Amino acid sequence: MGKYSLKYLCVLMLLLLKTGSSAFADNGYKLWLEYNKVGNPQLAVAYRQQLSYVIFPAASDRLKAAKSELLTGLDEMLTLKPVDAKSIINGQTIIIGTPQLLKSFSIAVPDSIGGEGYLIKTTLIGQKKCILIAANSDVGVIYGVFNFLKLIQINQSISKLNISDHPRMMYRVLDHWDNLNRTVERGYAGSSIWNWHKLPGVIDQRYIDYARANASVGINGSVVNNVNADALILSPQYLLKVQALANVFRTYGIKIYLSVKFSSPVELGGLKTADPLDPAVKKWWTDKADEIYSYIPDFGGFLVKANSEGQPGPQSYGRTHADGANMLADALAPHHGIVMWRAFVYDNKVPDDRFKQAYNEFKPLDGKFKDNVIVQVKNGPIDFQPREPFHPLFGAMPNTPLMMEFQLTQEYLGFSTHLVYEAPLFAECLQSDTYTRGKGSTVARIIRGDFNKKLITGMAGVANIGADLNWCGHPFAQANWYAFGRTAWNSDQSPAVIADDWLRMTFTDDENFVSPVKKFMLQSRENTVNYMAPLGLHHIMGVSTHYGPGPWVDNAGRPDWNATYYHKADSAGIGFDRTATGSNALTQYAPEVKARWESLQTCPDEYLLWFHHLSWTYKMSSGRSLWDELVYHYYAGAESVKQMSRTWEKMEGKIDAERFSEVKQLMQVQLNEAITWRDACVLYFQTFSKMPIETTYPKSQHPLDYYRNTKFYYVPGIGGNNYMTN
Ligand code: GCV
Repeated sequence: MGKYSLKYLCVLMLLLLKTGSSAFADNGYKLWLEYNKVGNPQLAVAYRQQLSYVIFPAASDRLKAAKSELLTGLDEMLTLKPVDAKSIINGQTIIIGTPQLLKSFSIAVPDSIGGEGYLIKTTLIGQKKCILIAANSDVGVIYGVFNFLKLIQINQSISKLNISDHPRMMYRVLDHWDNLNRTVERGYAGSSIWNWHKLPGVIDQRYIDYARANASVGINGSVVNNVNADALILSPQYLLKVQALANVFRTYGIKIYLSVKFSSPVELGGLKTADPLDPAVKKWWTDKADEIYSYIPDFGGFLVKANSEGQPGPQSYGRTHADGANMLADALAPHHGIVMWRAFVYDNKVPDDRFKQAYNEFKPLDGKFKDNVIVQVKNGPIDFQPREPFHPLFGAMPNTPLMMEFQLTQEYLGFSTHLVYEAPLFAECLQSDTYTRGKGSTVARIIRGDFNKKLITGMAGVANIGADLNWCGHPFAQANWYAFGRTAWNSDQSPAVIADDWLRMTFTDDENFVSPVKKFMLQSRENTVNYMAPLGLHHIMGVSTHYGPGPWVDNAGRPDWNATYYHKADSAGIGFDRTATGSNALTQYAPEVKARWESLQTCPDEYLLWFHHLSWTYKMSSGRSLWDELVYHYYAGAESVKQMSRTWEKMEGKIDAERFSEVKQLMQVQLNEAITWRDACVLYFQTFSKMPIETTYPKSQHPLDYYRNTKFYYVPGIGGNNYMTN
């Protein structure tokens, strides 16, 4: 090949890459910060014109990061390098800053947007039109810049802007269940992104990109290690590594937090006890907190899993959760740190219903926690099941801040082979009416402190991030990270709007792609509920690994790890009676909620078997028998995956070939697994109902024993050499 033709080819390749041609590969590393070229030429010209000049003196690291993001975004999307200006050129300038800079232009930034809020508006300054991004703090500027770039990513006009936004929640935190050996508990996207061995010496570009991505959706905290914590994390050796991460995160307004093991004073400090009321223990934690802050002056605080699933805690010394949390809170208070104390507790004395335990233990402690403690409550009472009713603690502790805990990693939603967009799950829980403060006291309003302004507020998401090239394992799992940030910022945002933005930012602005894909995203969680656990079934997955169906599990380590404990299928029927004739867990809810769910006339189908044990022939509102309805849902669930993958096939050529093909293959895996779930569960429950499966449905390819006896080796999400099977 001649010299010129080679050069010509290279230039062509570069050009094609720049225009984001779908013929080329994209491994998904850039997440929703793809910064695709603006495809509409008129719009691109208008953007370039309005953004020709920039006034953005960036003195601090945060402002420098914001400026660099702005310039990168504009260059990538518009091939634009705005000129640094000192004065405004009419209609062609963007001006960005905090009150300090803006006062020289006589612009005041309203207090109402708070410390982290921002304004983006078209305005006149001295008769000259310009775009203004203003905030009260450097981090507010970062949020403003990311949101301004988003407008271009989703191809909105920037001619008449008037946006004012601020976070509704104070602490918006990702919880990593990452172990120090780089395994990730319930992680399905490869090993931990934290390379503890190379830290603090090596700062991986990933840490910076992680922080950028978080900041772009307003996440302001990261708990970097597993709640099943290793005491070593508090050793000086590891604190240096944590410090290195904190230094990266700080630039993007993210505080670092640590999960701590309650027995650390014994394991690390050599004390004889970890009793929270023991003076030596208190001193140990006070000294440890002082030491941590000497490394990391803006350290966020501790996350604690205590007296749950074998973790040590204050109850081991006859003390309460409040005693334990308050002791740590005292140690952190002088430095303004907080304690996130988890309410996910259930002990080894098996109660009549695990559903009730967190409420029973925590409700009596309402008002007994120090001001810098927030109790972190999972969205539902059992454990991140495909569908759960909202946790009865929401609304039951009016004098205690409650932090929502959602799970982004898909432990019970198909790992990283199933496309499940979780924003509808978040919204379902957050918009649930607790009635504890009268009609309209939704979970969202409870946790954001609408009824008690004194409380600190927050939302946590168990991260779905790993060292996979695309961060989350499934290209669409990135949407759950994104949606978590957006929801924590403002829980009133609709899942549809969030999906729309995410699709345009991540893939393409092509309506022929966005519209059908958004439709199936919004349906995807319900599909998975249908083929895994319809009508309120829960906890029927494989034991230990939590992979695949396991409704037959009846010999796990403890009764409340068995599927049979939850579905209670027998020849008479199926479901957990939580009404007065059963465990009476419904009394933990406000009377209005209890009344609705305990009456068969008003209990929605989605929650039916959460609260009722019903006969197989029970007549559903559809007119079908309960058995037929169950079968119908299982088949509908698997069928919907088939439909989803048909829609996806039509997307070929609309996005890059690499992600198209990856998703296509994943959907085939999902379909196979959905069919497995369907057939295994239907055949298993049929052994009790003894009722037929309509002949129009495809028959299971295998008998029930095939599913019961299938072993899965080295299932991801469990540390070490454990190749547990179910
Ligand atoms: C981190 C479930 C998971 C555990 C997890 C626990 C928790 O039980 O299976 O892996 O432990 O929840 O939230 O603490």
